[in-house]
Amino acid sequence: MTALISPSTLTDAESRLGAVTFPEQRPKRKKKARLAEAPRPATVTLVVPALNEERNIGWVLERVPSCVTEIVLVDGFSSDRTVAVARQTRPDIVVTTQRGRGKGAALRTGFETATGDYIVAIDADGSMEPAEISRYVAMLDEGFDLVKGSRFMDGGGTTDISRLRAAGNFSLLGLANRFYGCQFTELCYGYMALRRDVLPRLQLTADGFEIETQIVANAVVAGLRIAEVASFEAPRRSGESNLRTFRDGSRVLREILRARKRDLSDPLAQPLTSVPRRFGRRGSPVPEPAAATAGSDQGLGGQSLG
Ligand SMILES: Nc1nc2c(ncn2[C@@H]2O[C@H](COP(=O)(O)OP(=O)(O)OP(=O)(O)O)[C@@H](O)[C@H]2O)c(=O)[nH]1
Ligand SMILES: [Mg+2]
Repeated sequence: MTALISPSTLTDAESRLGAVTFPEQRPKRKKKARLAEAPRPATVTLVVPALNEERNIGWVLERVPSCVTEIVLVDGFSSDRTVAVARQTRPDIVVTTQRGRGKGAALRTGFETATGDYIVAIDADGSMEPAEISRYVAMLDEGFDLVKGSRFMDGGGTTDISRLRAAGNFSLLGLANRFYGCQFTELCYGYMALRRDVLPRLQLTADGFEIETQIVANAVVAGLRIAEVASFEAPRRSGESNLRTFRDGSRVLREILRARKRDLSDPLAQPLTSVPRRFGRRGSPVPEPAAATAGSDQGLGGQSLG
């Protein structure tokens, strides 16, 4: 006959002898409640706009870290084997064709298709290191709404920018910082991440490369919590750039001038009086992210802005 013994009355030796024990009585409801409280890791969608990137897309997709739970390739009517190579490399990839023309239209299509809690945008040309994705995700976990890569902050860099583009970039950055009262170190860079639930507040409409500026400017105007993380940009692995410096530079300039006039304030936001401003426009206080401390920002190579 086997005795039923409460585990709390067993010595170490008795428990090793194989006495049958019964678990301490715990109400079922409490156990369920504990499970429900356990934090679920955020799901992450990687959005990859691609136009004739058959020689680069495989390199990118092979390096996507495991924190990414969904990949959306937004094809820009490629005339090469971009889609075939993507499917071959990642059979689980979601492929969609953009509505409209241009990188901005492609990103907006990708954002609509994404189902993850977080969205990370990365180029398909192999100029951005997919391993950096975890930096962006960590900063979103910290409580930021938008995390933008920066080639020009400590720890970042680029071997891909011409003098002309660098000069244009810094002029536009300086203008944007003055216009929006920010201290960004980067403006025109496509590696960035955001919470999917802030998308409606961004009201994105841009079709071309100015989408990156529109995301940042609208995020500032909407009072979102923004951080930068260091990023390194290499030259595209193969093929030609789709960016035209003067055409796209002037579209970025127009976007900087326009966005400030938009009304993107959240009608549901409570007025805050006691929380110091850390992000966003001068004079528009926004809540501090729960876990965004200076210490953790530094550990991740990140920087909050305000
Ligand atoms: N779907 C789609 N993707 C695009 C379009 N234009 C550019 N892209 C993609 O957007 C990313 C960035 O474009 P690039 O041509 O590399 O522009 P860039 O990085 O400024 O130029 P480089 O420095 O020469 O690489 C790449 O993944 C392109 O394939 C487009 O119209 N549609
Ligand atoms: Mg590129």
